[in-house]
Amino acid sequence: MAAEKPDVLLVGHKKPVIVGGLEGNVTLHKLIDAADKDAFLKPIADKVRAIAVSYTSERIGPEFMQRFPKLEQISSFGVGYDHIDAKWAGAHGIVVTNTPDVLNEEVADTALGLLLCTVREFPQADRYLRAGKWLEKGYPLTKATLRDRTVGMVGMGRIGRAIARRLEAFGVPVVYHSRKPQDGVSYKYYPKLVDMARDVDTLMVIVPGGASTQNMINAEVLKALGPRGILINMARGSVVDEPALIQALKDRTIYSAGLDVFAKEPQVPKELIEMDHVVLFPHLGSASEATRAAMDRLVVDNILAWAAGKAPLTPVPETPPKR
Ligand code: NAP
Ligand code: 8YV
Repeated sequence: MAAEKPDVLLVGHKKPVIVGGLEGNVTLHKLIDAADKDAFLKPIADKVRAIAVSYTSERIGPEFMQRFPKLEQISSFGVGYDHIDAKWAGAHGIVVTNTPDVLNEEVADTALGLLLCTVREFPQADRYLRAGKWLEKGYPLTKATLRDRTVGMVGMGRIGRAIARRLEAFGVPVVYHSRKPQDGVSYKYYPKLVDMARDVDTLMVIVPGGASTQNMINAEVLKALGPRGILINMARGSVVDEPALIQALKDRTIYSAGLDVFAKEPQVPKELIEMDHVVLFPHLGSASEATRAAMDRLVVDNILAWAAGKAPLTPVPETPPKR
């Protein structure tokens, strides 16, 4: 007799790679289809043994996880997993997996794009041309250039290293801050973020979100970065004290900012939208079809490995697998 297919709950949009990869291999319950979520979950809660999460905007906390007494694994889309209480999951024997590495190069490309756009004002120049202003006179020379800058990386993990490699190829000096020196990294290390901010003129933020990084880019750090300072945030909106950043941009404590992420995205503060000396991306880091498909595929492969009784492919450090 064929083994029974395990019950898996899909939280989030029905992305074709995820649904196509899971259906047929597991019994898939799609929460998004439910008009009444509580009524939908009640009869299946005792059967669900794994959850697939298709977007990082879906919050998965203890209250949700404890509805499923047989829950063994949560396979989440995205390398960042600050939307999941992984500590609680680990303490309750639930393995959480994410989608690292398959997006490193794409996100690093976006980071360099955002840095160049911010330093050399490319989006502003594009708006200038479309408004017909070039017919009157050329776009003003930019005050900022990458040629005299040093980038302080806040975070030097998988994606941080891919960004640093690109900066090296651009001839830009790199230093970094993280909680401890990173293995195999020879760039100058700063144990204190504020000291690094004082020594550089450009910060590139690529750390995880969550409690340990909440508002780490605060008024003190922005003041240390100074009036030539450019902040690029590729990490999470929660890492930057957004009101402090808006104030620092308004009073020119720093020069400019390039932001891919926001505290309450997709809501972006009106003050930022109205500023011409910032560049704002709608969380584009990994947003190509190919990279998103690779991330979706890894969500599927983590579930299929679990369903086959194998070790998860990419468990997060808070939830070491037992089998
Ligand atoms: P990773 O390999 O885990 O690297 C994280 C780096 O941050 C490490 O160097 C780590 O070093 C450092 N770090 C962690 N906590 C810190 C803290 N409290 N203070 C200072 N440094 C800290 O992660 P990754 O794969 O590079 O991804 C990084 C993050 O980028 C993700 O978690 C996600 O939030 C964000 N991301 C954004 C996009 C986008 O579309 N914008 C796309 C992908 C990822 P230590 O642990 O030694 O401190
Ligand atoms: C996601 C990301 O695509 O992987 C991450 O942590 O931030 C992005 O790659 C984004 O969160 C959209 O959901």
